[in-house]
Amino acid sequence: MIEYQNIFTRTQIHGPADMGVPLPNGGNRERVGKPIFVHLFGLLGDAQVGPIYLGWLGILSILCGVIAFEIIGLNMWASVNWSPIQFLRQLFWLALEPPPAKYGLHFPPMAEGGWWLLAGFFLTASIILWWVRTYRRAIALGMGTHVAWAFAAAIWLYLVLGFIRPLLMGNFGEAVPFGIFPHLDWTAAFSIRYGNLFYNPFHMLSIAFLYGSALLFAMHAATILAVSRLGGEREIEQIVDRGTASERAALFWRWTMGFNATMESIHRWAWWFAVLCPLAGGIGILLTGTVVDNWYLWGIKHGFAPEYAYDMWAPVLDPALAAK
Ligand code: 07D
Ligand code: 07D
Repeated sequence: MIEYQNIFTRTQIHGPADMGVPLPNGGNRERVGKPIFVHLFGLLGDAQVGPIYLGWLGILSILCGVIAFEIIGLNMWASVNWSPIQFLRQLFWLALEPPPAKYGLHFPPMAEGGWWLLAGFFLTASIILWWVRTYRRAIALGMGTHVAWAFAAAIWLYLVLGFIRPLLMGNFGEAVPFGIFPHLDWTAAFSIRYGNLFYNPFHMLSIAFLYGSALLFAMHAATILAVSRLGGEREIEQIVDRGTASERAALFWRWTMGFNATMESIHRWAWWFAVLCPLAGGIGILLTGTVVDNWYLWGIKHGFAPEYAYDMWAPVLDPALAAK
């Protein structure tokens, strides 16, 4: 018999459109758009699209996001003399760079980082407006604000990288450029400039939470999919019942590991792992160049990085020849 495994399969049940719960009037607007059903979306999630809540925060956020995107795009395009072909060809390598170090925290000429500051301002406004939207929509639905606070953790790292740390260093030139590969170059250069980020304990913590998030996500998703043939995704009503999908899911882990999360606690594990990744990361970046100048030397000082006997003037041996 072919088992119902449910990795790719998804049952789509069609009913009339769900218009959602009525909202109290104070500060709330009508949701807009006639709902449509898309089979393809139904394979990934819910097939119903809309109605959407179109508030001022959302509209302003998208507007600011579009302005930032345009400033970045047009500056990149200008950097290839407005050639459409070169723009497309070099897109991933193009950048809008922050001001050079000589301007410190002063407003630079537009072509020397002024546009970068302006784009950063609009991108930040866009992200913060969207944050308020997630907060306010959660309150309107009578939910907790967990999504907003998790998002805030990511915003923390973003602000540390592009604003708070440059402020502390007295220099916007410390911030990240806009651009696909240029922001990777920045990341590599940052690590080298400050003596190898691997020796930064908060980078280590951030990585542990990043990997941990992936592991927990895989464990949780696999467990729930494995019991979905018993209705396991309908978690809550099953928690206290025996013989249910929930109980089997828990028993699987108690049998294999001796310990199991609960239907509620697994989500707290996931939330904290995800949140602590950028939270710890942000602390690590904030300390870099402000408190610690060279993480490798810091590691030696604290006895966990190896100290190599190093003679700068010794001739370099070709390891390929040495092996012979
Ligand atoms: C899958 C959710 C969807 C989100 C996506 C990202 C943009 C950028 C570009 C206007 C998981 C949308 C992208 C809106 C448009 C312009 C110029 C989230 C999912 C699909 N990075 N980074 C990427 C950002 C930093 C690093 C990819 C943003 C730090 C490395 C994408 C920020 C450092 C690698 C991207 C940011 C760093 C990437 C895929 C902000 C240290 C990769 C992201 C606002 C943390 C990977 C070519 C992804 C890649 C990658 C976006 C910051 C390092 C372009 C928006 C400065 C080493 N980063 N990044 O899937 O392929 O996220 O790069 O802080 O290898 Mg990055
Ligand atoms: C960037 C939060 C901001 C994002 C926001 C989203 C939009 C998009 C889109 C509508 C990701 C805004 C969204 C605008 C709208 C649509 C579609 C979160 C972000 C607000 N590292 N490293 C990390 C590893 C090395 C370096 C973290 C691994 C080298 C620097 C993570 C390795 C050097 C920084 C991590 C490795 C180096 C980091 C990021 C291995 C390079 C950071 C966590 C195996 C040579 C960042 C403390 C995160 C950090 C960071 C992983 C290696 C440099 C855990 C696995 C040694 C400079 N690294 N790294 O959540 O916090 O990012 O460090 O080699 O700044 Mg690293």
